[in-house]
Amino acid sequence: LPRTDLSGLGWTPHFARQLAEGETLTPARVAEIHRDRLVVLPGPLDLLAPGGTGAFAVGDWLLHDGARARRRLTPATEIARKAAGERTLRQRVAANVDALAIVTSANAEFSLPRLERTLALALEAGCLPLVVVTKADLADPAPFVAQARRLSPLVTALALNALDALDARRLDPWAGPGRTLALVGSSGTGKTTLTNALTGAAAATAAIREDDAKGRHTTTARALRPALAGGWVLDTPGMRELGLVEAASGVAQVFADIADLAALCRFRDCAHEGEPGCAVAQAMADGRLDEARLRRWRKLAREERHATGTLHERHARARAFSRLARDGQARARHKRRGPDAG
Ligand SMILES: Nc1nc2c(ncn2[C@@H]2O[C@H](COP(=O)(O)OP(=O)(O)O)[C@@H](O)[C@H]2O)c(=O)[nH]1
Ligand SMILES: [Mg+2]
Repeated sequence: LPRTDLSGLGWTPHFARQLAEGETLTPARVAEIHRDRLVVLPGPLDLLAPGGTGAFAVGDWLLHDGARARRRLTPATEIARKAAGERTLRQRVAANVDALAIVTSANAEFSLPRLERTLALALEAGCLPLVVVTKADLADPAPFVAQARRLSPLVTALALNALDALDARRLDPWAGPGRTLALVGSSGTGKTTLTNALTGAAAATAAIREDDAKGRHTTTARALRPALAGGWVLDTPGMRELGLVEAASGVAQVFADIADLAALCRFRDCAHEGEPGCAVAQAMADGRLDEARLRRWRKLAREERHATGTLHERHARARAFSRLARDGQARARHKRRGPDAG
């Protein structure tokens, strides 16, 4: 299939079902987002987004009329994070990503709490989680791969030397025709090196600056790039800070072992803090559950609940405010027309 056919771009029945009967608008996928326009495929075609480009994420499918984006289709998967800004709180980072490669290195950069957090993000998004341990040429990656695999039966973990293009292309199965692979991870772990190997781009790692000194992204930021394997690769620069929001199900999936134990506690609302009949405490006593893992679960779950609570409060306030404004307008109309006006 040529890559620019809808199927080659990742179009599936999930999107086809969202079209109205006799739909006249054209489907396209967002490859790049700029302040004032979207670049979509097939094309590339520049589109205006009357509601602003902010509602779109790279990878979104939309319907357009040749000049303007008219409707965003509900994505199959959606990666979102807690935004640093006051206004948004939940930021859509990428849409319709099939596999999310969590890129980490076989050295001191490797961090279980960070892996668990990113894994929660991937599972919440609906993406297949891969853990890619780079720099396998510099140290034995086996202990790191083993730790990543132990995190969840849902994880596929592999080690490679990103500088060896052939080795890097072991990720090809996740970037084949119609598939989208995104890479996340700390700066310096090898995301750009991998992206270059997978796309055949000139290896210009050192020359590419993801962020300028002020932490803003340069124009080379987030974009769907064609992969040699026939699909799409998405490097996600500027994802160092990965706050979770509306990700309770992702957190629960990452810590499914603890949830399973908690279901066996005598008390339904057991806080696992010394209550009698606590299955979590029993598992720790037996050495089946690591206390550090319990602590990490508590911390991540608390943080997620807090952010989600804040988001929901904000939505509720906004709804209450618009209700007040509507009532106010209705009262004003009523007054102008007089109480007896039809
Ligand atoms: N030896 C070795 N160096 C690597 C590997 N992956 C990346 N690097 C080097 O690590 C540095 C950061 O890589 P880069 O791809 O820019 O990381 P990014 O910040 O995640 O995009 C570069 O100097 C790469 O050449 C690897 O697997 N082995
Ligand atoms: Mg990079």
